[in-house]
Amino acid sequence: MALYPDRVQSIDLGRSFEGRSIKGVKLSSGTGRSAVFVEGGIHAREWISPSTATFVLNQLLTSVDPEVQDIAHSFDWYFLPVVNPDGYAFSFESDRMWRKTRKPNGVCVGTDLNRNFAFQWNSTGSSPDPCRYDFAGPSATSEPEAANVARFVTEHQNSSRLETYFALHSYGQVLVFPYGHTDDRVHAYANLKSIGQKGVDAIARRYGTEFAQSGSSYEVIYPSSGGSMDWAFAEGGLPLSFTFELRGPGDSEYMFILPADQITPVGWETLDAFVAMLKEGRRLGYYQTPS
Ligand code: 0X9
Ligand code: ZN
Repeated sequence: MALYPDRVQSIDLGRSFEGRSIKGVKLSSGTGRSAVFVEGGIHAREWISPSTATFVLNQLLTSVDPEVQDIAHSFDWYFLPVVNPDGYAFSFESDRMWRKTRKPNGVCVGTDLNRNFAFQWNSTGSSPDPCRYDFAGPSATSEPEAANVARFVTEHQNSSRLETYFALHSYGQVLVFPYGHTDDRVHAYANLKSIGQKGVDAIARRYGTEFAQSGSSYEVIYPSSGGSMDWAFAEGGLPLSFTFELRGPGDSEYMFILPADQITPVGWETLDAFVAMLKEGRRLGYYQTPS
């Protein structure tokens, strides 16, 4: 912020249940740009997500690679590295495997924020049981964290031309797009698939990390509903919406506890994916970029 006062601005989406600020960073090099939204830390235990979001942000500010500079300057960027700060803190202090928020519901605590968004809420692959890891919440957008993200996206939709949503999760090494609740294909399936595949290919080129072929969340992961990616696409009006399940592989021995020496490599390969995906999105005519 202090180093890049002309390009970087701190944003505050509002508070979590326990009163923490949900903070972000806006990066902008001028007016008239399409915007990219990078969501991290919606699931507390997926620590590689916030670190990757901040790694990419740092690269956009400091890299001398012309392709990275190009995406840094031709888009507005909104980074929200820790959407679930209460859960994130809890995963450090009390339970490394915590996933949900920290608002109690009867005897059990927490809602799965990635089941709480108001699109196909609680329809499939989510639970009405507050004691389950995938509890959808007592109602759609019941959680202040989801409400803050939804409000922010809605408020910025017209003024900022939000067009691309990247949600960062782990693990499994897949890159998916809507929908999660059905195998019906979205209208622009072919474009999303092609953009996703460019991301997968770019990730493989850097260190050989193998992601599955890109496809819808329902096809590639499992049925789920009420996720931010699907909400951003269907209700938020962002035509390009993706979820990354970062390292490790589906049969990873480490699961959510990725060894620290992989933090930086995951940052690099994810940055490569963003470059390749935005390039393909541009080729397909999605973006307004300054000439
Ligand atoms: O189950 C989830 O929320 C995600 N997998 S995770 O292991 N990180 O929990 C997949 C969510 C896919 N997103 C949408 N369908 N919106
Ligand atoms: Zn997750």
